[in-house]
Formats: sequence, C-alpha cells, structure tokens
Amino acid sequence: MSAGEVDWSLYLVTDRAMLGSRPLEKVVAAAVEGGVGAVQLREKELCTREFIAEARRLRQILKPLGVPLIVNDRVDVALAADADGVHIGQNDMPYADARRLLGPDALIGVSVESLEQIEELEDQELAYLALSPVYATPTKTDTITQWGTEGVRAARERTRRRLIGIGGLDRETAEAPLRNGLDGIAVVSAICRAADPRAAADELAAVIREARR
Ligand code: TZP
Ligand code: MG
Repeated sequence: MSAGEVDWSLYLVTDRAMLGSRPLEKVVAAAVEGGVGAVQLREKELCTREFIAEARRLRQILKPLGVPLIVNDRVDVALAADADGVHIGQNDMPYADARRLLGPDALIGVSVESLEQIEELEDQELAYLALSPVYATPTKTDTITQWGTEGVRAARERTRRRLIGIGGLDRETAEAPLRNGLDGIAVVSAICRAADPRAAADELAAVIREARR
C-alpha cells in the first residue's frame, strides 16, 4: 500500500486505557466502519510480546479492509507484525534509521512540533507530517507548545506535504484547523472514549467533509 492510496482524513490512534472493558479490536473495527481510514497502534505500557500480538490481530482485521496499520514508536514491532509502517516522534528512532530498517515501501509518519522540524524533514519520503499537538490535550502532556490554527496555516505555507493534525481534536475543534490547511486529523479520545466509536467516527467524518466544502 502506498501513502497515496490511503485515506488519511480520519486517522485513529489507539489508547487501550480509554476503552474500559471493551476489546481494542472491536473498537478499531467499529471506528473503521464509521469512516476511519488509517489506524495507529499506540501502546505505552504493553510488553513487547503483547504489543506484537496485538499488532498482528489488528493487521488481520485491517488488511482485508485496505486500512493501513501504523505502529507508534516501535520499528521492531512493526517489522515483527508486518505492519504497514511506523509513526515516530522527535525522541524516537531517527527517520533515516527507521527507513533503512523498514525498507522503501514502509509508510513512515513523523510528529513535528516546530517549523524548523518540518524543514529538517523536507527531503525525506514521508507518508505524512503530524503537527503535534494542534491543541493541548490531557492525552499527551510532554509536548512543547501548540500549533493552533495560526500554526497550522504557517505550516501549510511552508510545505506541500500531507499534514495531519493531532491533539485536542474532536467534532467541535477540528473544523478550524482543517480549514487552515490540515489534510487530515488524528484522534485518540474523540473515538476511544466514545460510547459508540462507530458513530463518533461517522460524526468526525461529517465534520471533515463539511470543512472541505
Ligand atoms: N501526539 C500528540 S497529541 C497526542 C499524541 C499521541 C494525543 C492526542 O490525543 P487526543 O485525545 O486526540 O487529544
Ligand atoms: Mg513516540
């Protein structure tokens, strides 16, 4: 699967702590039914063995649907589970090493927290740049600043790359940054905390369509 074949408009990033007793696979499957086009498995607590097992389970569900599975942080887990790619942040494995290990076809996305970081990556083969965070969020607190709509617009003026926004995005907040240049939104709590993840994804997809009109 190439990055251009993927619909990155609505990108689910998982957080099992938000799911209560609901199995991750069920929530992911429901979210895809509702309109999620890409899934990132983000596990901060699981041991490596469980992380790989979970990635394999998700891959089995997502592959027939043509939805890519991206592994957060862990190139080794992505390789072991034959995932479609990885998402790396500024403290994770450098892009060049991830690319060398995963090969030319892997989908690699990188979080950026400043315009300088966007420029540093300008020559790399990225599936997307993730502007992180668009708005401050309790889901991830070790961030420097927030892009806000002004920052999204500045990033849009600086690069032609696919720009995904992450952080504090839900059906109320997503529209403004989408109108200021985002190609897609990545969400954790807006779907993982929702009582009905399918309906939540469906509503977010409607917000995205509306912002693009
Ligand atoms: N990276 C930047 S913000 C964030 C991540 C993983 C968390 C986003 O979570 P939420 O609940 O969608 O604000
Ligand atoms: Mg990371």
